[in-house]
Amino acid sequence: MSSIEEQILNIEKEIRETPYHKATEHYIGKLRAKLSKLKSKQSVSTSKKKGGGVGYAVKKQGDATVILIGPPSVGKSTLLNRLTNAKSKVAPYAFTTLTVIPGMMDYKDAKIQILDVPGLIEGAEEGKGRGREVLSVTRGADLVIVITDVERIGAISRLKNILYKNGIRINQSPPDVVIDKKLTGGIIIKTNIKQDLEKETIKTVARELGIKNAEISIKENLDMERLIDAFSMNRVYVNCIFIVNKIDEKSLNINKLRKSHGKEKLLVISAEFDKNLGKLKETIWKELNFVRVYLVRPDEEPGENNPIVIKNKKTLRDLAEIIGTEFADDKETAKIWGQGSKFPGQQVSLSTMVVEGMQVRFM
Ligand SMILES: Nc1nc2c(ncn2[C@@H]2O[C@H](COP(=O)(O)OP(=O)(O)O)[C@@H](O)[C@H]2O)c(=O)[nH]1
Ligand SMILES: [Mg+2]
Repeated sequence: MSSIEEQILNIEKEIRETPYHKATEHYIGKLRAKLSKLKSKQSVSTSKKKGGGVGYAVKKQGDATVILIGPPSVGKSTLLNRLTNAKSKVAPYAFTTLTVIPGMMDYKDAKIQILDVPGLIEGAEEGKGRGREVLSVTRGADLVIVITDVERIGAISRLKNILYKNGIRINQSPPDVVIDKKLTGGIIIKTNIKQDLEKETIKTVARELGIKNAEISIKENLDMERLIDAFSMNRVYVNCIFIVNKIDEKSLNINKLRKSHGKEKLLVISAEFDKNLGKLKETIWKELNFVRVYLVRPDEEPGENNPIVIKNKKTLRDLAEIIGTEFADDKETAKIWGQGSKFPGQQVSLSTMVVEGMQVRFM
C-alpha cells in the first residue's frame, strides 16, 4: 500500500491526464472525490504529528470573533493595538507574536473580539511555523481578515489558496443542498434546477464521500468543486476582507488590485498613521451581518433604549439566552414593536426571528 502522499500524486496525475468531457465527467468526479478524501486524511495525520494545536484553543468572547491572518511583520499587532484595547508587542521582526493575542473592539454597541496570531509563512498549510494552529483558530472565526503590506501584495493570493486547501470557503454561501440520510434505498437526487453535471456523476461523488442511502435535494446548479464541498463534512463558510497595510510607504493602484482579486472587499490602510481605520471598522461591522435590537424592560415604554447586538438569523429565544440563561429560563413569549411586528405590541412566540430595529419585551 502506497503512502497517502503517493496516492495523492497518482490521482492528481490521473486527473491531469484525463481530458474533461461528458463521457469522462463521471470518472473525474470519482477521482476528485477520492482526492478530497485523501487530502483531509493527510491533514489529520500531519496535525496529529504536530500535536494538533494544543494551546491554541481560544476562548470566544464578545458578540463575534475576527481573526487577522497574514505574513509576519505586515502590521497585524500594530493594527490590533489600534483597533482594540489589547497591548500586543510590536517589534520590527518576524514572529514577535508567539501565541494568540485577543483584543476587544467596541463598535456600534457590539463587542468584537479580534485575534492576532503568528504570521502564516510559506508552507503553513503543511504545518510549517504555526500554520496548523492558526488555521484551526481561523475555522472558528466569524470573519477572517487577510492582511499584507505594500511590499507583499502576492501574499493575498497565496493566503486565499491556503484557506481554500484547508476547507475554509470565503465569501460564498454553503452549497444549497439538503442531504436526508436514509437506511436503505440508495441515493435519490431531487432537483428543479438544470444541472450541468450528470446525475450519475453526482451519485458517484456522494457515494465516494461516504453517503450510501439518502434523498439529496439540490437547489443550485453545482459545479464539481461545490458538489464535493456539499458532501464534505469539514468545510466552513466565512466572510473575508483583504487589507493592504503601510500605504504610507508606497502608493498603489487600488483599482487594479481590486480587479485582480475579483469582487472581494479590499482596503488599503496605514495602521501606524491611522489611515482608513474608521472605514475598516465599518467594514468589519458590515461583514459580520449583525442586527441591532432593543430590549424593552417591563416598566419601560417601547423605544430604542437598551440596544443589543446579535448575529442575523437568530430567534428571540437565542436573544433571551444571550441576555442570560437564567433570564431565558422562565420566558415563554414576547411582545414586539417596530421592525418585524405586524402592529405595535404584537405577541409572538420565541421562535420568531429577530430583525434589525426590532423592539422586544420578554414575557
Ligand atoms: N510604515 C508603516 N509601518 C508599519 C505600519 N504598521 C506596522 N508597521 C511596522 O511594521 C513592523 C511590523 O509590525 P507588527 O505589527 O509587529 O507586524 P506583525 O508581525 O504582522 O504583527 C513594525 O516595525 C511596525 O512599526 C504602517 O501602517 N506603516
Ligand atoms: Mg505580531
